[in-house]
Amino acid sequence: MITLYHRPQTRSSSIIWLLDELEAPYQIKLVQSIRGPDGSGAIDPSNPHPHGKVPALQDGGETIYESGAIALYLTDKFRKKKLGPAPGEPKRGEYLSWLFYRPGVMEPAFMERRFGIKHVYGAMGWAPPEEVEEMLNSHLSKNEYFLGDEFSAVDIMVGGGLNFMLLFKMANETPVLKEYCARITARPAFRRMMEQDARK
Ligand SMILES: N[C@@H](CCC(=O)N[C@@H](CS)C(=O)NCC(=O)O)C(=O)O
Repeated sequence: MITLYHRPQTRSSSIIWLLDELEAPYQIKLVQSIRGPDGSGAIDPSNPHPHGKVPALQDGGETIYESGAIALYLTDKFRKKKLGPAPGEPKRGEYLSWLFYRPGVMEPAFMERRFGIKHVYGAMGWAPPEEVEEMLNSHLSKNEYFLGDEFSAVDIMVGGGLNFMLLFKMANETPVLKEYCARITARPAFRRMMEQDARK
């Protein structure tokens, strides 16, 4: 049985949404505490994540952390709903690119805006928020979902993150992004995750 270490209204909520969409069996272990943005608070010693963060996932003898890695692990393992292309299938490369894009490019760009962090662009690795916004708007103006016509785990991991960043004014709302987020958040599994998180 898969165990998800979860704290409501955090990045682990996306994994609940994904597990539901995949119709995968799992159990939740609620992590009692995580540190806040200012470093205050404590790490729950029962959380197997090496930094005491969420999400963390355990399956058999394996502990998986980093949201993108967890999403890839799950979509490779649970193939009934085909929420991510398998190795050798079309769009596998695009799929991997987007899963890495969220933590590697999109999050740093929009966090920079929210928290006034000054990243170093170009050769140092990061991209400016305006450039990221332009890229996302351009892509989603031509595609219903990140991978084209079909909903995939990218819409949970990148789309769900984008939805959060629009709500918290880290990204600028445009008609394209607003319509896209309305499309993905209308899904029953998203609604169930939100209701479940609100109860805990
Ligand atoms: N890059 C990680 C980030 C995980 C992360 O920072 N999670 C936050 C909650 S959204 C957390 O647990 N923070 C508490 C801490 O850092 O102690 C991922 O995508 O999984």
